[in-house]
Amino acid sequence: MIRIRKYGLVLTLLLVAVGQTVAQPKEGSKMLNIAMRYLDVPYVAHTLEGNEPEELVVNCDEVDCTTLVEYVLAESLCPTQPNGDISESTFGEYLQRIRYRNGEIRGYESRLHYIAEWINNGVKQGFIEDVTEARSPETQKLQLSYMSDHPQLYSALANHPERVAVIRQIEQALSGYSFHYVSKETLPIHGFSWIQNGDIIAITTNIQGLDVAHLGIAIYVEGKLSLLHASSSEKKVVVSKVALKQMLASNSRWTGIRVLRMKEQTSR
Ligand code: 2YP
Repeated sequence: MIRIRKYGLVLTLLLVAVGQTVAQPKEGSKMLNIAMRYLDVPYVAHTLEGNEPEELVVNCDEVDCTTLVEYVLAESLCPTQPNGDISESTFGEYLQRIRYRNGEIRGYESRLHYIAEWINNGVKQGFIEDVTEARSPETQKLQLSYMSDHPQLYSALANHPERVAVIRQIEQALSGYSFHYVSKETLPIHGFSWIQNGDIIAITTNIQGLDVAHLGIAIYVEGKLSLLHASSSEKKVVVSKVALKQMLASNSRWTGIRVLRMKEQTSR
């Protein structure tokens, strides 16, 4: 059952400000064009929590780093109708496939909580590709335990302790696998030719038991690879004022990035 809470599309003038001319999105970065519409949308954490029984929540007016990327990806995957609209039901179908294991909502544990599994699911379903796997030789091994180590941080676990064992099984099934990434030391301030406007950027972390600590969308600003993201410090969706390399350098818990790209869907 889809509960459409709010479907606000914030129309935002293209970000052109003195000294911050946004690189014109390359043709085809539909992701970036859609993401730009979310600029200034408030950052609100936990919009998917308190959702018992688990059902599909759509709230495009209050986003965190992950739900922003999910809403932008779901909309980008939808075919655009001649009048520019997209079908709400198609949006909901894609969002469900993005957010839930194999696209099936079977309780809280079926939500793809760890980005490593969120990526695996998207690759398996054919709507994203792992560009880092193809382009970067650097790898890290998954050791996931954050949610089962800190159940008190998740209301759905604090209120239902029996769920922790299921989450732990999911963590253990994913752990041990390696994934490709670009370390912060390797990433140039001007990015790479193979990182494009509109790509999904997952920021990897050295936080014990966690693989990724933040998500955003790649955008080149004056030739520097930057990030369009829902910022918990700025409390809204912004384009980073500094390059992604400088963001990574300023946070000792951040180790590098994974780069994912939306795959055009052959219209069914
Ligand atoms: C995810 O956290 C949650 C999902 O349960 C939730 O915390 C985990 C392991 N997963 O459904 C989803 C949407 O709210 O958020 C994200 C979180 O980033 C926050 C949202 C942010 O920076 O705005 C994803 O996991 C993306 O990076 C990590 C980060 N979680 C932690 O740092 C614990």
